[in-house]
Amino acid sequence: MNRQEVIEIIEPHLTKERFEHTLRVAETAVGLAKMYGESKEKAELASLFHDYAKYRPLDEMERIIKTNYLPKDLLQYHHELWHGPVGSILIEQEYGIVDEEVKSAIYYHTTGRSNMTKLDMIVFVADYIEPGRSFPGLEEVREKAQEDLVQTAWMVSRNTISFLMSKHSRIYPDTFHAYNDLTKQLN
Ligand code: DGI
Ligand code: FE
Ligand code: FE
Ligand code: FE
Repeated sequence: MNRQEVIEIIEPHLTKERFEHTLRVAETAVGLAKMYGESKEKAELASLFHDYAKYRPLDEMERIIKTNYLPKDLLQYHHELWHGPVGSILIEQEYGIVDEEVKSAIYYHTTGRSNMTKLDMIVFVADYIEPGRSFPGLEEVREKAQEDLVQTAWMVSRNTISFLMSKHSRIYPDTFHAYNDLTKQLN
C-alpha cells in the first residue's frame, strides 16, 4: 500500500482538521525515523493510520473491543483510549496489515506502554510534537526530539500524566507503565 492509497482510505474517516493533523504526524514521524534509524515506510504507515478509528461510533468501538482480543478493562476507562487499540484491529481486518510493529505503534499511540519499541516511541512522540500543536512546554519537547528519543518519549509520558492529573482524570495502567519503564531506562 503506497502513501496515496493510504491517504485515500483514511481521509473519508477523519475530519479535515484530524486529516491535516495526521499528515503532519506522518511527516514528523518520517523525520524521526531518519534521525533514529527506523523504517521510514513503517513510520509513515503507522502514522497515517494512527487516528483511523478516532471517529467510529462508540457502540461500534465497544463491540470491537468485546469481540476481539483486546483488554476489556478499556471499557472502564475514557473512550478516548479506545481508538488506538480499535484502529490496530481494523487495519488488519479491513486492509490485511499484519505487521506487528506497525499495529503496536497504532495500538499504543495514546498511552504508550512498557517496553516501547523505537517505532512505538516515534509515533507517540510525533503525535505530540507535530507542528500544528501548541501548548506550554511543547518547545522543550520538540528540542529534545532532536537529541534523544527515549528522553523525549519520557517527557511526553510525564506531561500527559501531569495533564491528566490536573484534570482529575483517571489514568489507564499502560500510561503509568510507559512512564515507569521510560524512567527506568533513563536511570
Ligand atoms: O488522538 P489525538 O488527539 O491525536 O491524541 P492521543 O490519541 O494521543 O490522545 C488523546 C487524549 O487521550 C489526550 O488528551 C491524552 C488522553 N490520554 C492519554 N492517556 C490517557 C488519556 N486519557 C485518559 N483519561 N487516561 C489516560 O490514561
Ligand atoms: Fe489518537
Ligand atoms: Fe498521543
Ligand atoms: Fe493523533
